[in-house]
Amino acid sequence: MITLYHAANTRSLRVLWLLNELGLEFELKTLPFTPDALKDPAYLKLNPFGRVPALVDGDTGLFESGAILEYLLATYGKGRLMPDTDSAQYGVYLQWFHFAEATLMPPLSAIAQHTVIRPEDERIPAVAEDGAKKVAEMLAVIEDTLSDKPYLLGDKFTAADIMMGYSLHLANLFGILPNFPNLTAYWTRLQDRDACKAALATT
Ligand SMILES: N[C@@H](CCC(=O)N[C@@H](CS)C(=O)NCC(=O)O)C(=O)O
Repeated sequence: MITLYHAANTRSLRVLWLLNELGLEFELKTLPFTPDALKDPAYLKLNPFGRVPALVDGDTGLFESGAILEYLLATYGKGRLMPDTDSAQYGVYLQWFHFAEATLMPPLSAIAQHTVIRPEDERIPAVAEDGAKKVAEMLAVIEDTLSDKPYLLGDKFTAADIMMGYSLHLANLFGILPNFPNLTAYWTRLQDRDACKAALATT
């Protein structure tokens, strides 16, 4: 049995969305997004960094949203939602898959930390502003990439779009996405998928 540890509007949305896309059965454990829940000793055994997501599948337990997506695709995907590893598109797939977390999320997290998450007296507005500037610069490049195709890899929706979709969800919550028409249309296209809709509706 697969168990996903999730908190609303966090990176665990990516895992929930993929589980829905693959039609897998799973148990969902929704945690409040609070230090009490995430730093609870029982949860720290699953993710010693006290973050979501974490996933348990039989004897396998792992954290990191991208790693969990790669694990689920390799174990249950049967080649779905990714290009063949020997195809010309595989490298570009990996590039966008990892860009969404490794490069785009740090400035988005800076905005989140310094506008919402940290106590007000610990927030530094300049850090949030710098994050917003960096996000806008990065989104301008992806806006261009999506000028002639519906998904990052072309006509085919892949797990790279799931990784990117969550990052754009945050950019939208922070009011940055509407400045980019291709990205706004792309995010609307992604939200039209039943699996994404169901994940977003899960709190
Ligand atoms: N790179 C990790 C980041 C995990 C992460 O930072 N998750 C956030 C929620 S989106 C979290 O749990 N933060 C709690 C905290 O920092 O205390 C991943 O992709 O899973």
